[in-house]
Amino acid sequence: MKIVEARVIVTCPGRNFVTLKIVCDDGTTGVGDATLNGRELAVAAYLREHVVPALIGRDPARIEDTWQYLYKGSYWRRGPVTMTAIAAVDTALWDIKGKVAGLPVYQLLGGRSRSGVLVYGHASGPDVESVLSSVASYVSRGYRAVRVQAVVPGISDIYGVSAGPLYEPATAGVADEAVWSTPHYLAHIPAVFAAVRAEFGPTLQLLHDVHHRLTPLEAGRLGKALEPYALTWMEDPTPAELQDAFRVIRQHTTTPLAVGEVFNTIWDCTQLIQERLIDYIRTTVVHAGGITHLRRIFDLAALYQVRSGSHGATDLSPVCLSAALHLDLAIPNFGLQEYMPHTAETDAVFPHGYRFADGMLHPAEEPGLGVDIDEELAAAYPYRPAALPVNRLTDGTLHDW
Ligand code: EZ4
Ligand code: CO
Repeated sequence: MKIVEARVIVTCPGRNFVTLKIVCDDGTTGVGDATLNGRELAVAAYLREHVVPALIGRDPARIEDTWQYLYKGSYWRRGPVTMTAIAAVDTALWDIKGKVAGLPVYQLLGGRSRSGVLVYGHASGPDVESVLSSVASYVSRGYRAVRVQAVVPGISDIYGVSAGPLYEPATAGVADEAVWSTPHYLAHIPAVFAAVRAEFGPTLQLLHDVHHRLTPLEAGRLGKALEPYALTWMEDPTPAELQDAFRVIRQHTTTPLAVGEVFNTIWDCTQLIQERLIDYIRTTVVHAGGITHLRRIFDLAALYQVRSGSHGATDLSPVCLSAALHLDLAIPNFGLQEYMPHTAETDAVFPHGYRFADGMLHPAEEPGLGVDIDEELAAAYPYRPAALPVNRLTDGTLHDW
C-alpha cells in the first residue's frame, strides 16, 4: 500500500478544528486531529507545506518509521506545532492500520484492559448553590467524577465557569483580557469544596483545575486546605516548565496532582514522573505526538505508579477523543479521561461511534478509530480567527491564564 494523498481540512462548526485525512492507493483513508487552539493555521501550514509532500508514496503501515522520520527529520524537534502535526499523521496511520487489520485500534494496542473509560464532567456556577445543582445534574446523568470550578467573589472573569452548558474560552479575534487575584481565589475555593463534599458524600470523585495560576507555595497551601475534601486531583497548580517546582507542592500536601495538558513530549515530564512529583499525567494524543508517543509517555508513567488523565476539552476534536479512548482502554495505568461533549454542529462534521453510558465512554467497535470527517459539511463552516484569553493581576501585570 502507498499513501497517494493527504488533505488538511480546516473547519469551524462553532469552533476551529484542523484535521488531516490520509488517502491510500486502495482507497483506505485515515483521520488525525491537528487542532492547536488559537494557533490552528500554524499547524495547517506546517502540515501542508512540510509534511504532506513527504507522505506521498510512503507505506502507511510503517507508523514508527514515519514518526521517527518526521521527528528526527525536522531537525528542530519538539514544540507544540511540530508535535501536533506529527500527532495528526500518527493518528491517521493507526486508523488506517486498524481498517486494514479489520480491528478497532485498541485491539492493536494490546486489547481491552477494562470495561470502559471513566470520564469526568465539568460542573461550575456563579455561586455555591448553582455549583451544587450543576454537580447534581452530572450525578443524575451517571457521572462518577466531576470537575468543580466556581466564580470567585471579587474576580469578574474566572477560568472554567460557563454561562450555558458549553464552555468555550477562545473568543473571536484577538485575546480577551481577564483580571486575576490569588488572595480572593485562595480565600474562596476551599468553602466551595466543603459544600460539594457535604452534599454528595465521600465517593463522588471531585477534581479542580487551578489552570497554572499559583506559585508552588500557594499551591501547597491550597492543596493542604483541600485535603479534608479528598480530591481526585488538583490540576495544573503552577506552570510546569520548571518541573522542580512540584517538589515544593509535594512537601506541603497529599492532595493528588495532575499536569501535562500543554506538554508535547516525554521530555516535558521525565522528572515529574521519575521523582513521582505528580499522580496523573494529562498529555494527549493530539498535542503529544499521537498514539505512538503518548503510549511511550504512559508506559514510563506506569513504572512510577503515575496514571493517565488525558486532557479532553472541546478544542480537542472527536477524532482526538476517539483515539484517546482506544489508548485509554488498552493501557494498564489508565486513571481518568476528561470529557466535554461537543456541539451538535461539531458532532455532525465528525461522525463517530463512541458512546457515553454509566459514567464511561466506550470507543466504537468498528475497524480503525471509528470516526471520520464529513468534508462537504466541514466546508460549510469556514475558519474564523479566535484566540485564548490572557490574564492580568489587578495592577496590570501579565499573569498565567
Ligand atoms: O483551557 O483546552 O482542563 N482543561 C483545560 C482546557 C484548556 C483549553 C485550552 O485550549 O484546561 O479548558
Ligand atoms: Co486544564
